[in-house]
Amino acid sequence: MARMLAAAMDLPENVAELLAARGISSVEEANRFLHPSIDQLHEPMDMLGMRQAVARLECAIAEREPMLIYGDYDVDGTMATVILKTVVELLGGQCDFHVPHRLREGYGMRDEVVERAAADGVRLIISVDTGIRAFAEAETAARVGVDLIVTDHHLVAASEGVPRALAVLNPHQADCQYPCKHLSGAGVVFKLAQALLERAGRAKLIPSFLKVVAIATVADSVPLLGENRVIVALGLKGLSRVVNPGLKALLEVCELGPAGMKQGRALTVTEVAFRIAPRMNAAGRMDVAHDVVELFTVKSAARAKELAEKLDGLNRARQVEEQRISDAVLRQVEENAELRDAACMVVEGEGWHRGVIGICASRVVERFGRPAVVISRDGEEAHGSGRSIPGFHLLHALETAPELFLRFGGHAGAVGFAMRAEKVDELRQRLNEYAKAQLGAEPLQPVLEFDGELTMDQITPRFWEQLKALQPFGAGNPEPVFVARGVTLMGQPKVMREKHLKLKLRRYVNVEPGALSRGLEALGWRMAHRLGADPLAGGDLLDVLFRIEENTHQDFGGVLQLVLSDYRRAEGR
Ligand SMILES: [Mn+2]
Repeated sequence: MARMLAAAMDLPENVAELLAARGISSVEEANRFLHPSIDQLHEPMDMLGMRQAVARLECAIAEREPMLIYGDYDVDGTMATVILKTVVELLGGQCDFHVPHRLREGYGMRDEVVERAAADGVRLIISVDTGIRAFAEAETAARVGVDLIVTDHHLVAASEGVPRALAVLNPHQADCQYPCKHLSGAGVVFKLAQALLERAGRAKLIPSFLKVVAIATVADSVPLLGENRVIVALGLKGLSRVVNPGLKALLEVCELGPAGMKQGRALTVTEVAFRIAPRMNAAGRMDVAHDVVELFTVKSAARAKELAEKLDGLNRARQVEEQRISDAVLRQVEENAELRDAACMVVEGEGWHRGVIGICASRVVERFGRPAVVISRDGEEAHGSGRSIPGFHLLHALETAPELFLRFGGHAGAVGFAMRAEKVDELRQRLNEYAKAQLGAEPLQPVLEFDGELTMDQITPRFWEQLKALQPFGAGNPEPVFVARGVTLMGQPKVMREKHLKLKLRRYVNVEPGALSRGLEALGWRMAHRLGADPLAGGDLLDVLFRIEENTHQDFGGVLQLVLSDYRRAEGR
């Protein structure tokens, strides 16, 4: 298959192999994959419930009925809210929105919000990114005379069915024929927006919504395949020319605005996931998700700037907190031999911010290759967040001690829970015993996977161009990881900011006519500590595991560099 694609499409074989590994089995499919375009969007009317939803909304817009959008506080939920509010207003309707308070209300719809809306004269509520399990709230809506349209993308429990509503839009419904099952919440709302705009003769406006759908799609980590790939590919391009004052201001504080960027460069998934989304999520964590919706719908550039700076400040506070806790967590592990040898590492502290302990647990997993749980004590209660390694089902581990928790949930790779603080020691002991039995006493060797092997000299600008056509990378379409063996280290390794490693690896490549490049830089984020155990020197031979990246720095951007996932001394040399 790969060979056929390589020949038919004039691609290097290792790029064609990547396509085949993503399930692409014909030239036509490969062309669609490599050239996402707006005409690849599916027909919105194919979604179950769309006709009824559109008809009811058109009526509400024409009558200028007051309606309420019931959203969620994360990026997906706020962007879904923004899309629907914008479209309704564009078409001449009016609507208000409600985004729940994360700590006070929690996730999901609530009766009192429905009742209050009814009392205020609302006759139509549209839930976005939420509502698929709002059975009681749907009954409440019916009782108080409010029509409910549910739009959601969370899984439908087959045994429970869906709430009784005027229409339910969710491609996961068993009898929904819609081809793309893994849209984000904002993606589902975008289909509704697409239908409304097409029918109103305003189809020209549809592409302008792709930017916010793309942000939500990336932030919600849904697979970037099928329609999501089209949305994200086109949306990222659109982010290089933004007119919305809120989005403009937000890009500016992320240093992704026109001032800090090479002209017209499309944003990357990484930039959205690690620079834009955290600022928007910081709002949800600090309970000002309302501000995100306002930011994206405000007309005044001055107010937009103010809101974007507020989000940026909240995010900075979050980062400082994350660094502080992360340092404390790693210090605890390093100073405590018992903890260091534990099969599952349980670390705790007083009053650590609950919004960041999950990320700190990931740091422990990354460093020590073992499942980790980080717990924040707060008086008599304790909240924890855990992350695991492949082959260890962390939720199953918690399920062996359900009596220790007030609440818990999650999946194989990540869990969250609340418990009484006095039970933390028992949890540590039980998790450790369970993990020891499951994983064995031997220290774990993490398994690293890669997509293909390259020699350093194959890493050329032309290869990169061909590889880049597989972007945007993300969930469902992971960034390819390659291995190169027996690579020569040039000169001493450099340490950056005491944490990171920078290696120069030998490569002879003509980067442009007449310009021979003798070395390629490889960055090892948070790998500097490894030099302590095994100092490297120029001339050493290494096996390296890496992904390829283009340096996007404004001044010396465009240069290829490697980002290391791992390295070791070359075997048998
Ligand atoms: Mn969502």
